[in-house]
Amino acid sequence: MDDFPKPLTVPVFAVLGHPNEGKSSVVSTLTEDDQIRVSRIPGETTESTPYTITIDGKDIIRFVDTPGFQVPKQALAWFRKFEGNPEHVVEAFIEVFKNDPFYADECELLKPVAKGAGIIYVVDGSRPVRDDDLAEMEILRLTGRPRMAVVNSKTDEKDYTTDWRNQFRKHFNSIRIFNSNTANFMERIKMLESLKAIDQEWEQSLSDVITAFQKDRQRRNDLACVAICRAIEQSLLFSLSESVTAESDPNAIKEKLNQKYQAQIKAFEAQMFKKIRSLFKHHLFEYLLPEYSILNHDLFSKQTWELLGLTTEQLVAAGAIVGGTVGAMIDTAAAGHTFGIFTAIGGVLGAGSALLSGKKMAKNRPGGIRLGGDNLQLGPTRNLQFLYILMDRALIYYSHIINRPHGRRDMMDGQEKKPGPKKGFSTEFTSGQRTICSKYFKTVTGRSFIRDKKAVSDFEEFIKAVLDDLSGK
Ligand SMILES: Nc1nc2c(ncn2[C@@H]2O[C@H](COP(=O)(O)OP(=O)(O)OP(=O)(O)O)[C@@H](O)[C@H]2O)c(=O)[nH]1
Ligand SMILES: [Mg+2]
Repeated sequence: MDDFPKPLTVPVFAVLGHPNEGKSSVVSTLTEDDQIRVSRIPGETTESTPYTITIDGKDIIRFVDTPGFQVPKQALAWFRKFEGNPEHVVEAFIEVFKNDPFYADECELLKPVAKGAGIIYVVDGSRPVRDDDLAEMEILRLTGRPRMAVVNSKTDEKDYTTDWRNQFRKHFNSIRIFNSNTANFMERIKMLESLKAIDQEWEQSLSDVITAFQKDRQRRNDLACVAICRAIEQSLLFSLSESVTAESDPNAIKEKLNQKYQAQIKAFEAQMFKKIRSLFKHHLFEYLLPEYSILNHDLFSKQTWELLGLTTEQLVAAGAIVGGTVGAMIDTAAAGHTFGIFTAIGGVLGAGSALLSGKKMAKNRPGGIRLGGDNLQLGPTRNLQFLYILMDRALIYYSHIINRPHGRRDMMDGQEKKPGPKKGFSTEFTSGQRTICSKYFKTVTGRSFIRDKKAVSDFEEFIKAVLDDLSGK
């Protein structure tokens, strides 16, 4: 426990309290560290351990997790009788009792305080105030250190917050409700704001910490935005093709392409989710979205497939025949290029339709392009709805990840028990926002070689604004 220097170079706060009140959970949430041990069994934390928040390689603030008070009444009796310089009461206590097993936990938890740390006293507001708590509060008052009390209610069944507040007023410079299992980014910021109030000396450095937190959040959002836009673009542009002969079984090829297409879209998404998860430092928690069932239909079901496929107009324009089943799209390729004349397959291919022969198609081609054999092609998507599905899934994932405090340790099976949002975010988009999306869609999936840079940057800005909005709440 000698690893933070004196005088303190960054603000340091020791998180103190009764065993099992949620001290480690509070530290875990404040520091976004899900590796801190939290347990239902009291006495989990036995040593005072500092956890430092580092931004851009610089230490900016430190919270020290500590064991709970074991014998507060006896310790208080000594504090009350102490006749030396009150400024050194904590050092004196440790000096007297450092080898006494009876006071081992008290010495350990007071060590960071002796070294100049401020105090965050954590209580469970869902249980009543007891004598031991009053003794703990009195000890903390006698330390003379800047101190804040935090109510971290473990259940909603009972609420003794008012009783706690009444006691806190006598002993603490600041009081805050902070729930380690629900607190989001804004609540962490508010917690830091409250800490400013307990000691003027730390006001400036805590303001700097808040600015660093906000900048860091912005940076993470920017990187999350890049990951989301990249996955979306990859998914929109993705296509697969396979050459087809008169002997081929179109249904088998269709099925094969379909499987590959799904797997790749899922892979793009999985990569993006992984990036978001690591940006927000989650090692334990993983939010699992149902497989493409958002908006009540399976992305790869026949119904969605139709949605993703061609419009009647496009089919007509391509001079195609709509088969009985909607499936893969067919293109005729030359030298690896595809030209976007699609049709849906029915019995067409099997019959070796002249419509799809290279010769016939050549007539419809822009001049000079030689055609090879028939190809069955799947993607790129032609349906704007696909973009909204991808956006919704990315935003739902992002909002679950950012709203999950690191101190929360239940439901580790990965799937949230409570249902997710009924509808996606996209249903709430304004018509202006939809225009941004559709312009982006057109430019990304369009065949033009000139990319509308503004349409792309408008879309990226829009995603960024949505992320900022979601994380600012
Ligand atoms: N539901 C809920 N459970 C919480 C909350 N805070 C803590 N817990 C649970 O309470 C138990 C104790 O939490 P810890 O953070 O380990 O408590 P502690 O004060 O560090 O305990 P010791 O290290 O044993 O002194 C764990 O099972 C936590 O998951 C909360 O806000 N809500
Ligand atoms: Mg603990």
